[in-house]
Amino acid sequence: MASDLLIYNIGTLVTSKEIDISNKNSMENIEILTDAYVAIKNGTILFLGKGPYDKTLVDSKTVLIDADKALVTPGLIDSHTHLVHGGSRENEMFLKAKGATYMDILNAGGGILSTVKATKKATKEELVEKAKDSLKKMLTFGVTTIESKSGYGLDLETEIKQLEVNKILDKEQPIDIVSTFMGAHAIPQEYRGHEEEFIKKIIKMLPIIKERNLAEFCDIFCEHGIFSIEQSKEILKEAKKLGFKLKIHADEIESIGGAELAGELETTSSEHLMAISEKGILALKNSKVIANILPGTSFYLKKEYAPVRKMIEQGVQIALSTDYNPGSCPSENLQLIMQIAALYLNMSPIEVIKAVTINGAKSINRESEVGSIEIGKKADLVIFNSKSLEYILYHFGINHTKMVIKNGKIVYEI
Ligand code: IZC
Ligand code: ZN
Repeated sequence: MASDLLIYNIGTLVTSKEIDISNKNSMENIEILTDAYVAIKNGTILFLGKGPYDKTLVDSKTVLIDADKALVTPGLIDSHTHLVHGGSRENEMFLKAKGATYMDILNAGGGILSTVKATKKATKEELVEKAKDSLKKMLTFGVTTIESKSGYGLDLETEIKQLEVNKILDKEQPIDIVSTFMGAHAIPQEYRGHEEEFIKKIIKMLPIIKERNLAEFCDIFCEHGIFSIEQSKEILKEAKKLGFKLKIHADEIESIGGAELAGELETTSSEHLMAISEKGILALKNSKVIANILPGTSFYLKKEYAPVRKMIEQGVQIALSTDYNPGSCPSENLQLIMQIAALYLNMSPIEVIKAVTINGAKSINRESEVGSIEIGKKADLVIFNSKSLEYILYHFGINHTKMVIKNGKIVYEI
């Protein structure tokens, strides 16, 4: 059968298809082909192989792309973002330089709470325009699927506004958006001292969000001084009952048992984990929870990095994401995050690419559709301006993308 589009002369094709390897490192068990081609039909992968392509895959209508020995990977997946928000927080950067911490700023009514104010004030149209601009940047870095959380409303109306922006953007531009409800992102100042009332309020929001089909996942900021283990458990259990899949911001600043709770509740992913305990690592190891690591946040907050090597040694599966948000990681650049991961988490090139492809997909429950180049999956691919995976991690701070293909269409080219 003839294809609509065929990429040939690929130097290195990382398919990210998981394969059996004798090597015990299950973060390196992905297929990498040299001298390869990929054929695309009706937006999905029709065929792929090594060497010269079969002539029956081409007819007079097929668009042929000579990759010129370049590196080709699946479209990258940014599986943790706070995409939709009003305003920005550059003032905090300079408060931090004078010694204030992320939590000091939040406790003084800034941080997340200042973004909540700006997001409440913004119209839906303004939020769409701002987030669309970020999505355009993400696409240039090779990102074809993202997760996007609410959590800058903390009231029903604004949370719904954020989630509706996700829905609008999912239709209006090429990147696929998976929605997460994160009403439990901070305690509003007016609820301080009677936090239980706020928990009740969040629990009442859950069925409404579910009924309107606005989010697939429910997430919470489980952290000392934000939501305790007990409060997180209460909200997440209720969400699970209603059919939400779960995520948890765990052990970002202090180790309070968030990863252990992730294991207990069988969340799809557990986020951050910079301060994860040995018991927390064991909990992830003994479950299928993906450890979604956000090293851009460690970098930007000048904090410790998650103990990723230890986790990998224990068999934990790692995803890497930007955590794009206006406070702790104001950058849409997933390639920079991959470079930080290679440098500071000591991840190998194969581990890094697995973490932003098939494992990114697993952490948003999309592994049957995206995250690897396999027959029948969405034709989401990136052609890089590089012949090797090592090079795009080494030459840091720049964009290595040459072309992005989403659902079989060229959506970005330089
Ligand atoms: O706006 O500060 N960590 N939530 C939890 C964030 C960072 C986003 C923010
Ligand atoms: Zn986050």
